[in-house]
Amino acid sequence: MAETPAATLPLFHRACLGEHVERTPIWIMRQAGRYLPEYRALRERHDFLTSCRTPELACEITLQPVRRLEVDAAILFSDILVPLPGMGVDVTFNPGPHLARTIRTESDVRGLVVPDPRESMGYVLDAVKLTRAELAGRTPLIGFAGAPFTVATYLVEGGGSKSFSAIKSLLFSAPAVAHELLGICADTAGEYLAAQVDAGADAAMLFDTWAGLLSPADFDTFALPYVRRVLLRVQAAAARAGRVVPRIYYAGNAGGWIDRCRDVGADVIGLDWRLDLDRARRSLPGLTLQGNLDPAVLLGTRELIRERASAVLDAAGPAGHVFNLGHGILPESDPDHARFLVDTVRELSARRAS
Ligand code: 1CP
Repeated sequence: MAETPAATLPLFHRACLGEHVERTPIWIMRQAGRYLPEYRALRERHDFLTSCRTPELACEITLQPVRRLEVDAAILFSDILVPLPGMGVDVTFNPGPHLARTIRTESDVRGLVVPDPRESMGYVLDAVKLTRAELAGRTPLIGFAGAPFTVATYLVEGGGSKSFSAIKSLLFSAPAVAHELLGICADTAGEYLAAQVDAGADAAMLFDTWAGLLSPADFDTFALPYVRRVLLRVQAAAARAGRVVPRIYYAGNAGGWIDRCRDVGADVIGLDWRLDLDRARRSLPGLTLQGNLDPAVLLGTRELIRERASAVLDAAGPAGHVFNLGHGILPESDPDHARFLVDTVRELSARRAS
């Protein structure tokens, strides 16, 4: 995949590829969001979906945390459910997602389409181009999509859920329908992420927030093959473009099947705080790890943030680590604490590397 000489790649890319780097790169999941006063100010004038669908607004929101925190990667402001209307299911946000209908039967699944991202998500591709131009090579831009199992969970449940009984019921009572749905979600995510790479995304991330609901055997059946399908398309798009585009798989609550992440086709595995990085490392030799500070640590004192950030760096070891929270930053977080975390990780990791 590498045509760009490694030495000219950004720090973020070199860490994703497992190189020994001068300091550990850091970005923060949901770094553009409600904890930022400048985000809340913008959202007073524009609703969430309008912000996602207007390239100038999505670009501005993407850049807000880059300016304030000076993180080592930007992530496009959007949502994993943005492709749903193109698939045939309308969605609203308040602030969590609500779907216009649920997908639970064979005829529901037959009614879905794999959208052409250029037709139904052209605004996202325009936002990628615009944001990348604004970043001017200073900070790499991560494009993303929802992993097939996680998106299928929303389609079946109709929104967020506490029990996840509808998705589990579909998997176990109508597995053929579930596989058909997962295939449509995989093709949608694959086309969509590949189109983001074509539009210039410097890295591609797949969020599997709900895969932790699955037993190891069910992960092998209902998640892994579909994640592979998506990431193979991303790899092909990057190869066609002759660019190094790290593939990141965020594996929510992955303790039960962490070893399987070796086979998903990613360069980087994102993890939450339920698993220590040194233990994950033993299961995933050769892969870079991303994470995994508990987001609630940012609600503590600066002393605590420093202590816990240091522990994450120790557990990650000397190479193959991108610092992040284990899940999205909480809306009640103090932006100054987020900036303090970035500065602290920079200082502590540079000291360890020298
Ligand atoms: O009012 C608002 O501002 C809406 C809140 C919000 C925001 C800021 C939602 C609704 N989505 C987002 C942005 C978002 N979502 C990003 C932006 C980029 C960044 O990280 O800065 C990303 C990557 C996502 C991805 C996403 N959306 C995931 C995967 C990661 C994760 O957090 O687990 C999931 C599961 C969603 C669904 C979703 N969308 C919104 C909410 C509140 C949720 C999750 C909760 C639920 O299921 O109810």
